[in-house]
Amino acid sequence: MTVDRIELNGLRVVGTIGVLPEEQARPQPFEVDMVIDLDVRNAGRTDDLELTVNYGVAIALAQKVIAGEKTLLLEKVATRIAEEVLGLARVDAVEVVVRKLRPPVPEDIQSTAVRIKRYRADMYHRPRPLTTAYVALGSNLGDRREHLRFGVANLPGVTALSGVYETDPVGGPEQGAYLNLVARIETDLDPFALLETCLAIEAGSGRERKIRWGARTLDIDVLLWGDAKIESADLTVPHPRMWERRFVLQPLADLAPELLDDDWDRRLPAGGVERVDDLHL
Ligand code: A4P
Ligand code: MG
Repeated sequence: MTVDRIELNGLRVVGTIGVLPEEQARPQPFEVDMVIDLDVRNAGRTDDLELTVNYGVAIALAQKVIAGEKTLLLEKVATRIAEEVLGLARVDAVEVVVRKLRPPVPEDIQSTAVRIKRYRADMYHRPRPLTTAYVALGSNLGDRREHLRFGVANLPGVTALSGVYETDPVGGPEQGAYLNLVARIETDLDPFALLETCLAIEAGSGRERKIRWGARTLDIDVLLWGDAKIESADLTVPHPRMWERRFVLQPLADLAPELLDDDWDRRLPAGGVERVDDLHL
């Protein structure tokens, strides 16, 4: 359940809304309030605007609807604003109030208003934006190829795979050679949700965490998530050690050489990484 909210109060906008001819002839002032339900925990942890809703954008959407669309009913305007705001990534629900400040009735009344609440599920389906991410898979215990295949099959949104490389172990205690590959995914998961998915898939492969950098059935690291830069207690993106590792950059170069510096191949120690196989989607 979402418990976080972003509130906007008393946005003044001029528009043409009303059933009477004089209301359609002359723009009048309206006021909009919004309460946006969303989960801001990741934005709170990282200070990253990409992980929340920019309220400037929500304001611009309300202004666009009121100033740009002639309508008869406040209900229609409120619904249109709710549709636009629900189209923003991460918004779970929105409450919208549209208030007419000078209602055209003879009685003495301050304002009239329509208040609606709409949930993402109420709206026709609008897909969340997809982000291109790269994840690295490695295995050096048990049936290594089968573990990689298991990882790839369970990762959501895989669109391309590097070759499979047999690689000498780097760091850690003495252990067997790895099979490594890199997958490109198109994902609507945020980076933290993607990491949780990777950890769940590792667990599903029977991975036990006993020794850091020790042998493992399956390791899945988030290398890149769009061009996001994240440094939090449980997630660092880009992966902090990726640029020093041939077992990561060689497969990544199969998929996205443009993301690597010109120098990577000369910079890293040669050898210990050999293409042995391909997996197919
Ligand atoms: N974490 C933080 N950032 C990330 C990220 N971008 N992606 C945290 C994934 N995890 C990230 O990872 C420990 C914690 O790191 C996670 O719970 C997550 O919150 P882990 O997988 O439990 O531990 P680990 O893999 O043993 O440690 P670490 O430091 O992630 O090791 P690396 O850097 O992944 O290195 N040699 C070859 N040839 N091939 C390999 O694949 N892999 C390693 C592991 C060492 N040597 C290798 C290979
Ligand atoms: Mg890891």
